[in-house]
Amino acid sequence: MCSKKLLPAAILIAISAVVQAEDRHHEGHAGHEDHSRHFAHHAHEPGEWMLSYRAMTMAMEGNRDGTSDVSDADVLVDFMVAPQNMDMTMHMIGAMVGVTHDISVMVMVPYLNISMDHITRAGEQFTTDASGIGDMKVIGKYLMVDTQDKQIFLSAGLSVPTGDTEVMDTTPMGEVRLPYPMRLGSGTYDLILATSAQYALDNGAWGVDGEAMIRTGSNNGYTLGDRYKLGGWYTRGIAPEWSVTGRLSGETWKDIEGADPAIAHMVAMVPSADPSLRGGRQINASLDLNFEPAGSEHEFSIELGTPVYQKLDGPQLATDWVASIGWRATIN
Ligand SMILES: [Cu+2]
Repeated sequence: MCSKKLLPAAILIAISAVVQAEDRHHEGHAGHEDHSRHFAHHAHEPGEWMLSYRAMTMAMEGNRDGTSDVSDADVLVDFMVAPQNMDMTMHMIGAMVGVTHDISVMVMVPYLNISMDHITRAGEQFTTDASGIGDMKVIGKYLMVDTQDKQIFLSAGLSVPTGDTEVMDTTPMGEVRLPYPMRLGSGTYDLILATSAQYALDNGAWGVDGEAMIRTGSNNGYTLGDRYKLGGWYTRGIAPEWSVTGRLSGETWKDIEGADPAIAHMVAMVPSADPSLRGGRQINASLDLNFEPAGSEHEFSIELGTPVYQKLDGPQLATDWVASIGWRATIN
């Protein structure tokens, strides 16, 4: 890990220090009884388990270069093949357990279905598919500050390269190793550093969070770009067991370093095989409806999101919308 990769980590720690200082400033401010009910982040008491499942679908439609949409014809001027759209469905199974009052550990395993439609200069259309287990994540969450009406977490974790990066499918060129966006994992051990702060309100809560995903090492000659996320959310109770959450988050991810020699011959053919056309940044807005039946250990949510700003090193497929449904249960 080089020093430039440590900078974002330092920024995250600085943010949490500032938030914590701000926090002390408000110390003594009395919260109400059920202060943590609307919190987005949580910890578990020692020995308490949580199981979760989330199904997410992301739809990508059309290409974008910078902040402008480009047509298939525009892409086909420079490339023989233009990706047209991609759908990704992810089934995420998670388990979380409290180790101490301050430390919880979570494990998440995704199962992915990815499908991409393409058109060639000759007008021929074809689809590539990939599915399987993605990268497993193990994350430790440290509850650094826990008072009546606020909580601050520091998290550190590891993304383990359990997802297949050598997925194959049939194209007009025959059976080939699929380009980067079709792969099920990063291929590298990635460090996850995150922090979040949340504040209780009367019948609601709000918070800010940040996350860095830092790639280490390389796989088949390449390393995916690091990703950084910064977001804010606001939750409000709308009925005794129901609440809505609005979220705005910014995300930036770098281009791929190096290149997979197995698809080097495809770089001039299709933009998804070019490591320098993978980076981007976007701002996402989402709305989340939560249902927590009284006296139950279960919690349900449904979320719908869309980018409100997208700037891509393109041509690259742009995200249209993201939707998910989730369930979780606490087991004592
Ligand atoms: Cu949990």
